[in-house]
Amino acid sequence: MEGSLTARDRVGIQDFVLLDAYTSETAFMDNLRKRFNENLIYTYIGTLLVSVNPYKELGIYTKKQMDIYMGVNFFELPPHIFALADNVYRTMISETNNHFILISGESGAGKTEASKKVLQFYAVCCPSTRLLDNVRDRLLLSNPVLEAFGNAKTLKNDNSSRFGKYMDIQFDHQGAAVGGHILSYLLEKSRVVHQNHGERNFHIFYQLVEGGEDELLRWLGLERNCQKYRYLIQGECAKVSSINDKSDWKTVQKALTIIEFSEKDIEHLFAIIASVLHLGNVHFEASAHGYATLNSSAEVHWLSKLLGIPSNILQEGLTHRKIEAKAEEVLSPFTAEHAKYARDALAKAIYGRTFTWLVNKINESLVNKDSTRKTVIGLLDIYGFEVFDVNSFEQFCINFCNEKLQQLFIQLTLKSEQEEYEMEGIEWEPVPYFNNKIICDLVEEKHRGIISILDEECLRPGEATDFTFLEKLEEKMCGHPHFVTHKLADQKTRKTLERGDFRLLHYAGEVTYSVVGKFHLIHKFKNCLLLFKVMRQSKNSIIQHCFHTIEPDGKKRPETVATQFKSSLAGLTEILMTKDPWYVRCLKPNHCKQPDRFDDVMVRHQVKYLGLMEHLRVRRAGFAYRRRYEIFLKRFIFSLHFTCKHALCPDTWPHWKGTPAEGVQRLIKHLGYKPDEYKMGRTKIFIRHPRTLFATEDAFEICKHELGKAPATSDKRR
Ligand code: AD9
Ligand code: MG
Repeated sequence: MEGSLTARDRVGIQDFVLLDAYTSETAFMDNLRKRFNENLIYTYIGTLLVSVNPYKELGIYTKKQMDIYMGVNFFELPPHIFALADNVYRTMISETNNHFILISGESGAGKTEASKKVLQFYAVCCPSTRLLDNVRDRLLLSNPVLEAFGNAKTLKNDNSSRFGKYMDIQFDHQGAAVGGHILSYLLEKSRVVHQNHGERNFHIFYQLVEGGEDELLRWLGLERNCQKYRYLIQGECAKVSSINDKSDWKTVQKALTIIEFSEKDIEHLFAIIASVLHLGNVHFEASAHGYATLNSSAEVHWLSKLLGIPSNILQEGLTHRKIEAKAEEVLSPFTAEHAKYARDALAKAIYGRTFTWLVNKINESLVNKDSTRKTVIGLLDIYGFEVFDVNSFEQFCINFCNEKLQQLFIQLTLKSEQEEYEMEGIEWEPVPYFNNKIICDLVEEKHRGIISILDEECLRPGEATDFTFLEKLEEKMCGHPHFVTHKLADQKTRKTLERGDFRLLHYAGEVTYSVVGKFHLIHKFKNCLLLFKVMRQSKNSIIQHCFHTIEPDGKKRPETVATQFKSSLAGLTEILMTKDPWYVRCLKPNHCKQPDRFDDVMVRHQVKYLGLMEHLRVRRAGFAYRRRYEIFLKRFIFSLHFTCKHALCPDTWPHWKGTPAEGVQRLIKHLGYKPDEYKMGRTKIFIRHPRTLFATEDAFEICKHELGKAPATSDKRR
């Protein structure tokens, strides 16, 4: 009707590739905003899914919705996370290969929610047996447990992931989920002892205090009042309106039982959580000689009971350090300040090691006992890029991790895709893009990067300080286009810098890092050795397990946390490189966590740094699907060899004697591919639109169907 809005005007276009003005950022933004205003939070760029956090329940994740998306071709229904999950799954089944879904976006953009939706989709939609129901339940329930122990309220997100998570879901040849494995990355342990204003400690502490049964709290020596615990109140926001600690406690309890934690494990686990709270309340005063004196008999009593360590040994450990004099070990008293440091270091170590134990325990319960060949879908949900008023070592690691994932995205899409066209001899107008490798190198390059300099300084005990580290950075990085020192701050970003800070111009924006007291440069590691040794005497089985390894003797410094993190990210990249990638790019619509607010400037910034326009250009000009000739031929001809008298193309049936490329040429001619729908490369066929491939798939199904076989696309699902 003339004058009225067409559906397209109102709800926009569901695939940016089909946007007429596809090179215009304004058109991109208009489309995204239109859809967001209509509660359509998903849009495709080809097979990449863009998602905008609605900050409200949309009712689009029901079982009914799952049924709608199950086994349906990707572009036939409105974009949805279920469509992506389904497409990955069916590709895995038909090609028997491994995949991963990389979910990225800044803190609060919706990564964790998206990864949970994918897992739920597989749990509901994959075929199952009574035996496998167990695996399915455990896979699902690992989430609330890990979130309770690894997520916390931050200023950016009320349920912010404070650890990185990569989860493999393993499927058997019939497509049933038969097991899983979780890798966790660098938990933000410093949160255990310190939270910035407006932030909380990890959820589990509040869940226990708010939700724990009276009898349990009595046994743990805890009061039902978060305000009593120093480690819970530094952010001054123990209560959060969007979080129900009481009901979350119940969920976690139930989940622990289903994941088959024994009663003893659960008892010991909560004894540890309570111990951390008691430890936080341990108070030291300085004696007339300046030494630490303990003024916390009640706390020591509970620690002794819950950890199963005699209280005199605990007291000694909390107030002394071990020094070696000749061949003997001698105890030397702490100053009050050193004692506080050692107490907090112990709390962090206990929590961090218990978290690792928890992940291992969950993995044990997810082990696939059947050793037959399986394929996997990996789900990567890692802490998003974040900038606070004060950014410390933790933000440095988190943002470096995001740089690495952006680099992987660039390598796998923008870079390799364009290189592939060139290699295959396909005519191609290069699409320029910003490659953030320069920032990754700035951080991680051997001998020259920030992490190397940090390591070097950490290895110079006695001499190194936060300021010598900063001086070295200035000396070595000066002039780097992405590094700013206080000396150059005005020229580069027009904003001044404190002397104790440095600034990095990340791909996603600039971040000022505070080094002084925030980069863990000055290790007082030796001070904690006695306390760690005391822990080995614990009767608590988890603590025993976590501290049983021989601690480094303090002479040989262990690998620094930054180097460990760098290596673990390199390991993750290796894992991902062996699998086929799929992407979900999550966008955050506003800073206030509010529904129906689309902040143009903020979203535009994310669209820019996530490289969505470049991705769109490459997609639009490029080809959605490519396969080596022999694989393409095998899929559509030879797989019918033994079962079908009909072939898609009688010419190539039953045995093709020519080259695979000629075979493919003949096949697509028979199918009526138009010249602009495909290109023949040196070793591969490139198909421009998925719909062309779907039409071929459909023709293939009809062939099979004529033999009385059910269509393969959906027959394996139940
Ligand atoms: V962080 O990097 O871990 O700090 P995420 O993981 O990107 O971050 P998260 O998935 O936790 O963000 O989403 C933040 C909040 O937004 C959730 O707690 C929900 O309240 C809200 N959210 C996110 N996605 C959706 C959605 N698809 N539907 C409704 C959503 N609400
Ligand atoms: Mg998250």
